[in-house]
Amino acid sequence: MNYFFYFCRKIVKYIPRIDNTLYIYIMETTLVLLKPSCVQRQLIGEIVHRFERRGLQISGMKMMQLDNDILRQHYAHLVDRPFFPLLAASMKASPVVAMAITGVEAVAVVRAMTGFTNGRKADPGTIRGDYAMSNQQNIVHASDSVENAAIELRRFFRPEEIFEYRCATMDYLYSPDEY
Ligand code: IDP
Ligand code: MG
Repeated sequence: MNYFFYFCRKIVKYIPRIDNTLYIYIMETTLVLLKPSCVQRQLIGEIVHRFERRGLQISGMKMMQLDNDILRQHYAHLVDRPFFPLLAASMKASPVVAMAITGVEAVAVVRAMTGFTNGRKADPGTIRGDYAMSNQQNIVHASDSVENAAIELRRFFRPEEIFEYRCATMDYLYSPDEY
């Protein structure tokens, strides 16, 4: 029965609750890249562990080597900046790990966990604030909006590489009216 409601909620964005207030469906999936600065420093497990410990669900995960084509799309907002060649080189320096991460308001939650772009200015407790000293070699990429998450997930994953499954801990991560 829980499954039934779960999938209904995935289809219907707003459903009235018993008390007639609006139930807002906010389960989201976001893209995270564990950058070469994470892979080379052998922090993959540690960073994945942070997302899992928070209660976020891993819906897809794979290692891939990025090339100029995908980087020019992914960093389209930065291609004209003087540091772009160095950024592209840093992103091609080794494979990255692409992750699809799911949870209620996952885009904002993951972005907050990621912290400010420049690791030197990122708050302690955030991933960049705990593991990075650089503006560029900053361990992780995380989608910055729901719209961009959808675009970026399509850029890095084929549909069949993202898995929809119900986490057994769901009822202890959230109240039933939260997802
Ligand atoms: P974000 O990763 O926090 O969303 P963006 O401004 O989208 O930050 O920049 C994308 C990536 O480009 C950053 O994570 C960082 O690796 C790199 N970057 C951004 N600004 C600079 C800069 O001024 N110098 C060097 N690298 C930068
Ligand atoms: Mg960005």
